[in-house]
Amino acid sequence: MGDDLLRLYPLHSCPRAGPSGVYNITVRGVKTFEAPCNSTGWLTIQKRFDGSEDFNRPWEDYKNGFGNIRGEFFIGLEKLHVMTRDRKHELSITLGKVDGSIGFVHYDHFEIGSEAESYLLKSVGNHTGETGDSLTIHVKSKFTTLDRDNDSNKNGNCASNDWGGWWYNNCAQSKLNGKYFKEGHSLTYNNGIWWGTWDNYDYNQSLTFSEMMIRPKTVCV
Ligand SMILES: [Ca+2]
Repeated sequence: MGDDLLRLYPLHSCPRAGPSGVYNITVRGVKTFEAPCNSTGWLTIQKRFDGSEDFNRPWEDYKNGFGNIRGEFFIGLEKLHVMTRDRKHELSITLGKVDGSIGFVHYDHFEIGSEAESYLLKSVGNHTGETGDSLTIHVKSKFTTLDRDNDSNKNGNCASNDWGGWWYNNCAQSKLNGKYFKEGHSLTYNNGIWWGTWDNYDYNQSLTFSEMMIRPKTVCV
């Protein structure tokens, strides 16, 4: 596709053949937004690596997105909803520990419900990856933030105590929006960044890197 066509037709997803960089993405139902794309069509929706951004935030922030898309950020639930509603998407997650080890997780059908459905985690599809599956258990859970309790924990709100917004049930096997600990372990509460199956369910550990990426399963021409 030539430059003229790129200008005529807005980009609905990251280009499959790069180059990597920040692109303007236009999807029906939300304002055109910037997003980081890698060279093979993956769009980053969440990134943690230095603790510079506060992820302990209210509903409106998780709905609209927050942070610096060139740094740490969350893209926003409304964008995730419209992107995954209009086209079938896969999800890829890269995780890192303080000892430098890196893990990869892949799901073949990631879909988020509407705000009326409290941005329910509708589907993740089939899992592959050596870090284990810590997200399927959250399927059918609504999104919970510190100011909106949609979890199944009857004694409180799972997103309180710096746990960050997530698709909590009672409460979590994974939560990649938890508080950032450079040392790789949480100090007082079990409030860090988790992927339980990769941490041997030791919830005092805290991951020091997380990147969630999505890509349409079919190529639009
Ligand atoms: Ca609750």
